[in-house]
Amino acid sequence: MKTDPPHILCVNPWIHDFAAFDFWAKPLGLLSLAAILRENGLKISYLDCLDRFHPRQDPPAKIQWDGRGPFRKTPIPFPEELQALLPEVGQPFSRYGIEPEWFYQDLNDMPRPDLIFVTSMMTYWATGVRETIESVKQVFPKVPVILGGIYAGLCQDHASAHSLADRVIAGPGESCLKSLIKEFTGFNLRFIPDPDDLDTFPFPALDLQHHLAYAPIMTSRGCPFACEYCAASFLEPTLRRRSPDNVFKEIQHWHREYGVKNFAFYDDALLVKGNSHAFPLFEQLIDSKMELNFHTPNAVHIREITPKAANLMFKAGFKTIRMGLETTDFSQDRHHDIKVREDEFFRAVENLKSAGFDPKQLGAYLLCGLPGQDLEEVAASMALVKKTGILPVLAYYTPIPHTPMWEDAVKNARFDITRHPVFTNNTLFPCVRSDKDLNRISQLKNMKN
Ligand code: B12
Repeated sequence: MKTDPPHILCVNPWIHDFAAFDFWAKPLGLLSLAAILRENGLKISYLDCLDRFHPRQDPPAKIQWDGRGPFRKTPIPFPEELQALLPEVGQPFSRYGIEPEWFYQDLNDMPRPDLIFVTSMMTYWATGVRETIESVKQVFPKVPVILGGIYAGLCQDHASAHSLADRVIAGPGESCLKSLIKEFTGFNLRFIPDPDDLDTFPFPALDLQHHLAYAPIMTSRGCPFACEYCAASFLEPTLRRRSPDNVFKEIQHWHREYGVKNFAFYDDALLVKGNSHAFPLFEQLIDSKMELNFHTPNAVHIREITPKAANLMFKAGFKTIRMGLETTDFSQDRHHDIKVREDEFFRAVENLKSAGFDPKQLGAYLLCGLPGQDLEEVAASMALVKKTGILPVLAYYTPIPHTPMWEDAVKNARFDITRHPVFTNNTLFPCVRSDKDLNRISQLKNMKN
């Protein structure tokens, strides 16, 4: 007797935060897994709690020219038991994303799934994940829920204890997909892509969304660097790349089939080994004359911005360039990694300007709020970046478990950040100790670019 293939519901959870905005944020990992399951003939449903284009959104969501836009926002109380641990959190807290009523309605309107996949992003959005799973379980109390993603990978114990998921998976999902589906549904997946060959992966199932205002693109997994504050190399220990041709075909697909014009690169090291990787892709994009817009919200490496890279990026249609500068304290004794020298930064900016970029399209990320950081260093960095005419963009430090800087952050924090991931939220500036420094940060934040 032939049985129907299982029905998997994939869910992108709500965000609970002090502030949030759709800066090209899509659950690429979950949609990549959904694509593999779909390729195996499984029935896939997708509910996105962050959907800016939910059919019940009235008036329709605003879309910026580059695809970005605000999430729907509902004020909610800061979780009571956490407020008791940290009374100083007095700031307004919100749920970002669709109305819970819409979510319940969508759940009630669908046939009962056999298994539910929930993803997660920032560790400090843990309470949003819990609220999502709680809601899903109210409608489908007997359906197992599996949680994966960044929070699940970085805080597996916390997620196992508090998320309400039946199983918490750390790390890339592709490697355990077959056994999970077998265990929970009895179904045998025939096709699993080769983890060492990213070209064997189907394109992520971005088409499950109501509307594609932009598409995230990842040309590689992993990062060749191991910066002290960053979890990338813990999350994806090996660097693997897609072929330029495979990436080109994906961009062409979203553009031709869905009219997508804006693409955000999610790579940790887009320009590294550019001659064999990014440059042939940019050349293909230029030749195609598709006239697309590209953005690098996750920053590119300054050392890699040679005249050739800058020219190709300009001609290919890059519109928003963010560079990972981190600091302009280029002294040897500073306490975190040095990836770039002062002259290299100036040269990169010059290369981009000479290629044709308007300085307004260019920004340099500066880390702010690191353990023990002298905030005058941040102020000096901002001044130096402004001198080049480009935007200094402050990136507020969030302590991340499993990073080399975590222990330092725990020791330096004003309060105990190990009690709950929400306490690592960068809005709280956990590693900034004195009122004087907190005030200085507010000043720096308000110094308009
Ligand atoms: C792309 C990216 C972004 C994008 C947006 C991404 C998004 N979806 O929202 C942009 C550039 C906007 C961004 C912004 C920021 N980011 Co960011 N970002 C990343 C990055 C580079 C990749 C994430 C990604 O999409 N990976 C690709 C997919 C394929 O992988 P994945 O989602 O992990 O999914 C896989 C597995 O997790 C698993 N999986 C996922 N879901 C599920 C579900 C199930 C059921 C299963 C079984 C498995 C599973 O399988 C998937 C496939 O292998 C990561 C670093 C990294 N290398 O992971 C940092 C990272 C997530 N960001 C980080 C940070 C700090 C930030 C910022 C706060 C930076 C700042 N200080 O300003 C901002 C704030 C974002 C915000 N508030 O909206 C931190 C997270 C910190 C934390 N505490 O959690 C990371 C880890 C980098 C770091 N510094 O260590 N980011």
